[in-house]
Amino acid sequence: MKKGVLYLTIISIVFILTNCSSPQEPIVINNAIDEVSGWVINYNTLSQTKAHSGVLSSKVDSLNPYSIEFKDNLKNMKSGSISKIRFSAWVLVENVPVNSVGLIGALGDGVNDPLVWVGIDVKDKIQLPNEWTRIEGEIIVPENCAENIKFNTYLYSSNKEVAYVDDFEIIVE
Ligand SMILES: [Ca+2]
Repeated sequence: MKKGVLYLTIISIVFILTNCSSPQEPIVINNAIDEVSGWVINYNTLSQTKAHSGVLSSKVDSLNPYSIEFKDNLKNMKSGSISKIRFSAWVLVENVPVNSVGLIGALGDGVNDPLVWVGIDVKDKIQLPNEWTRIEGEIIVPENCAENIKFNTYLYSSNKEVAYVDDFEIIVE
């Protein structure tokens, strides 16, 4: 686990479990940064400078290349089989072009990480500075994926560029 990263356990419920109505319903998990339950929070990234919702976002820069992060076992995200995980977040950059910021989604077992890794390059999606843009990606979950496999998603800045992220959403299908 990265230095300075803590697990918050119970503050409020952000898991919206809809599978009571139908086993085929997708599970939606979202985070507006202002509600941090169940997420891996690097408090050094929390910022009031920019926000897509509420007053907080998570800022990546040279000191903190990783934003807040969602990380949980697949079995905790949805009962039954999972075929696909769609992940998204709203991202803002102060300068363009931005060459080294990506929204990451990955599957891993803690030993051979990552088993699946998807990085959505922000530079292909954001042409204007200081405007929030929704970045999205998806992971196809391999069949018979073990229940102890974890999914995680976060924003990553690999070369000291500043970016803000807010309003993550994860849809488990
Ligand atoms: Ca927010």
